[in-house]
Amino acid sequence: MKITSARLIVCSPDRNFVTLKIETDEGIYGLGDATLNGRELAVAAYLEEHVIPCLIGRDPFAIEDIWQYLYRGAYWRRGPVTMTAIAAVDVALWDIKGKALNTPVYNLLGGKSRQGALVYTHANGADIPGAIESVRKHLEEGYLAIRVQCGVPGVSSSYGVPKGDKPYEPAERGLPSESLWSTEKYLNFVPQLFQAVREEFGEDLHLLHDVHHRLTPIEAARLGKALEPYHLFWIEDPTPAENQEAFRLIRQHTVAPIATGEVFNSFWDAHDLIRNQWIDYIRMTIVHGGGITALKKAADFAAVYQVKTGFHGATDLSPVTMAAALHLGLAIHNFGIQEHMPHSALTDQVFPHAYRFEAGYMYPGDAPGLGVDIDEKLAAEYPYQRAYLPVARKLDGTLTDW
Ligand code: CS2
Ligand code: MG
Repeated sequence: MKITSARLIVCSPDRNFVTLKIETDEGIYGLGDATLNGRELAVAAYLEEHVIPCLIGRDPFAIEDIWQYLYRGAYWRRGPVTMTAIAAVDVALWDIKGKALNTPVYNLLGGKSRQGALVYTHANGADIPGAIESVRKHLEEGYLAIRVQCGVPGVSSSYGVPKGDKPYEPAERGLPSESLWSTEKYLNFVPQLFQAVREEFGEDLHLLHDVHHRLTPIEAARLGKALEPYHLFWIEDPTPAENQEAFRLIRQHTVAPIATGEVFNSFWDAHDLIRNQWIDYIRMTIVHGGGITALKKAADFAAVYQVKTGFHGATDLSPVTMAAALHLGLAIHNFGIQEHMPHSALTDQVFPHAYRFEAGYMYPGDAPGLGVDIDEKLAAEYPYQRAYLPVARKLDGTLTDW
């Protein structure tokens, strides 16, 4: 089999997605997600100008060799743009191989280690009663694990809380909006939120919380200690992770489980975190971390240190990435949990898929390959629109991590 063509489909059914379609001389094609929220066209250009010309004529079964060719062969390594482009190629090739061998991708990765993937979804509210209502709604939908975010009194726009009636979506069309942040108000408030949620629902549900990189290590340690009575499944991204060593300090002060890694693009971003057991869950994403090939290796390394996976699964990762995450999550032994922030109905229509949610778990389905397609005609009705993630400032105007 040979790769005959590869092209990009850039569309915006409620939000932007970049999809790579690789076609072969046997009529089989594969899809890869190449979406990098707020920087979409940089990846599209990287693929179009530099990667696609190198793919034509290659054997699509040589997945490892093509991965190394694009990673080592570029000489310039890593970075979100490069690794997202490599991931798109890699995932499309796994899709092709599954279709060609008439088997779901999880079978190519070692086979099922479990029947379904435990998922968590997002609850949010402008205030504590709103957050509690949102948790109740998701429990009724069947979720067993729920991330809770809430508006912080005195902070006009808190992370993870929608501005109006629409579901929360971080990227906005137009230029970046600015949100305000106060560490002091947040740290005093969050324990009250989780106390109220536990009082309302008891211990029989997994609760998660995303700090979104906003604390210093010692502040994160304080938060971890304050939340210990509420037994969180994890505290996510408590502090920025460029300095992996920062997590040692958090670890020394709290037994709250820690998850990080959604912005990592290389295994090396997580190497010290894992080998020192400073984290409990690694959240690297298939689409930004170099694809299934790279994430399988990272997960296997993490398994040695009893670190589990909790792959990123926000709406800015397309249904192609969701499917890839579910296939990999079903196969690896150290799967922990999968994030599920459901896509809009329109996005689901553009990307028909075999995966489904039922009673707290997601199932990738048994279609050959990844089990996701793209309706190109419908996609063409929703052209790309420039959009950005917000930036955050402290109350005194200082720019801080969003
Ligand atoms: C978030 C993401 O899902 C999460 O845990 O941190 O929504 C993140 O903000 C977006 O993926 C950014 O593009
Ligand atoms: Mg997050």
